[in-house]
Amino acid sequence: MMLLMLLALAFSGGDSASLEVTSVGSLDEAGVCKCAFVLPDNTFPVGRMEILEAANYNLSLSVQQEIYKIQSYELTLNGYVQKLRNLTRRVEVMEMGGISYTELDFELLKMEIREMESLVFQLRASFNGTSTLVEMLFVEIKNISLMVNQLESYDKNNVLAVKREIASLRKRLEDCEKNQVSPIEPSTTYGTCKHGGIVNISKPFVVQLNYQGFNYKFGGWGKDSMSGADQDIHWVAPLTTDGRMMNVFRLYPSYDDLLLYKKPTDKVLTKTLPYNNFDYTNCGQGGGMIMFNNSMYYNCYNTRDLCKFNTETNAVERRTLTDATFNNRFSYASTQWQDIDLAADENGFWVIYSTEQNSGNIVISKLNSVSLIVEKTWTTSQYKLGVTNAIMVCGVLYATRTLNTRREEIFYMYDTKTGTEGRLSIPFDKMMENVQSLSYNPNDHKLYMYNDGYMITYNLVYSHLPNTS
Ligand SMILES: *[C@@H]1O[C@H](CO)[C@@H](O)[C@H](O)[C@H]1NC(C)=O
Ligand SMILES: *[C@@H]1O[C@H](CO)[C@@H](O)[C@H](O)[C@H]1NC(C)=O
Ligand SMILES: *[C@@H]1O[C@H](CO)[C@@H](O)[C@H](O)[C@H]1NC(C)=O
Ligand SMILES: *[C@@H]1O[C@H](CO)[C@@H](O)[C@H](O)[C@H]1NC(C)=O
Ligand SMILES: *[C@@H]1O[C@H](CO)[C@@H](O)[C@H](O)[C@H]1NC(C)=O
Ligand SMILES: *[C@@H]1O[C@H](CO)[C@@H](O)[C@H](O)[C@H]1NC(C)=O
Ligand SMILES: [Ca+2]
Repeated sequence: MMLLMLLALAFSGGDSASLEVTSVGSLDEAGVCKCAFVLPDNTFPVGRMEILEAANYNLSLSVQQEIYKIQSYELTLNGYVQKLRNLTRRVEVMEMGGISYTELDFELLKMEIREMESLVFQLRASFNGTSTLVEMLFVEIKNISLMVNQLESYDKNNVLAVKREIASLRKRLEDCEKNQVSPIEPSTTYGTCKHGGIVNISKPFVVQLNYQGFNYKFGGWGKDSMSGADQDIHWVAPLTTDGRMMNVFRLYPSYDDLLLYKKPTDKVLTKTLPYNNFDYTNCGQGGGMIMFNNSMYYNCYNTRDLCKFNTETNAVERRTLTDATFNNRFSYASTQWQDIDLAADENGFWVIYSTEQNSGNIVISKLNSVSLIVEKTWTTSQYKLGVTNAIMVCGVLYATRTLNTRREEIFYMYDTKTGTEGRLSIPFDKMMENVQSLSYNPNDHKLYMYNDGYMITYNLVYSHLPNTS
């Protein structure tokens, strides 16, 4: 094409000029007339034509070469794109949490990303920044590398710790999984009580280690447990390492942020006074806290009061829970300072505690969640210190006890609707030895356990009501 244009140009140059043919005549010795014609260069530039032809040949050769190059680039590029997709998917899965979060292998991932990075660098250099595809690839690689680095640096210690710990936990989980069939859960609408109570509990699901690390073995966590409440926000409340005081708790705007320890909001309950003094009046005590209707409810530090911290206004309200024992008088079997345990279910807001009058046995009160006034109280015959923790589900108290370091059991229930109590046996696995807190959320029918610093969930399996089965 280029050649033709050049030729056309060459000829058009001769068109306008007179087509002069220079002829030179001469006689040789024999008297023969010899004529020589010299064609003017601009009429048919043979010499230049030859050069052009050669150049064309050279050009098409190099074009051919370039085409081969591009084809091979395309091949490698497609390979990279596939690899990148793979990597992106894996990083995404890691970001989303889920089981893959326990399969963190940052080193491998980072190695692969480094390799990809250097390959794309080479590619980019050879294309000299003119291919948008390569540029995209380059940006994506940078992005993924950044993401992994962030992921790792969010809490390096925690991540590494989780890695180490998870390995042994997973082993346990695998043991548990052996010979187990997944149960068929009755389809119960969330928030309703159209079932006949708890019959089974799923295997534990380890969500993560609390953000303070594993020295913080005491605390609680979950979502807003009011029926119909916003379920995006997750709260985590590690207590001080002695298991007594909640001086701060943390909110994450979503499950993903929780998993990545991202976008936390810390709610500080300690007031700083002049001269390095602190006021702990509004702090909490023990792991019995629960979030309900955007407020955190807890046993106020060093008192029998109930505190309500509004997470929107940071205002604290309090009211004395009459006759409740506190300061480790009757906590739970495997955790201290939890004399007062708050709970929520489909029917509302509850407090589980004990009194001297009831000889340390569990007392249940239904509370008005706005005023914190006790509406009704039930006394049970179950000694509170004989119980690991307790929850309310559809107005029924369920209490657990320890079977061994790996198994826990719901062994006791008290139905506030009928005022009757009963024994039952619903064993379930736990990851670590001590249950520091256990709560129920009516919005997802899950249990939220704080298990020696690990945050665990369980699904509940309900029985069908006799008339619906
Ligand atoms: C074509 O390539 C040959 C060998 O590479 C070179 O010697 C020659 O000068 C080139 N011709 C043109 C017109 O570029
Ligand atoms: C993507 O990953 C899967 C497994 O994670 C693997 O089987 C597959 O070969 C990978 N594909 C590429 C292009 O690396
Ligand atoms: C890349 O482009 C720059 C200018 O944009 C130029 O100076 C350089 O020589 C080019 N490199 C290659 C290998 O083509
Ligand atoms: C990097 O990845 C994030 C998350 O996938 C995405 O939102 C963002 O747009 C990406 N940035 C670039 C420059 O590709
Ligand atoms: C209870 O759940 C566990 C864990 O999913 C399962 O292995 C077991 O078979 C279930 N038990 C009953 C009685 O359904
Ligand atoms: C939830 O909070 C709102 C606003 O503070 C209040 O009006 C409402 O009564 C509360 N509901 C419950 C059940 O506590
Ligand atoms: Ca509880």
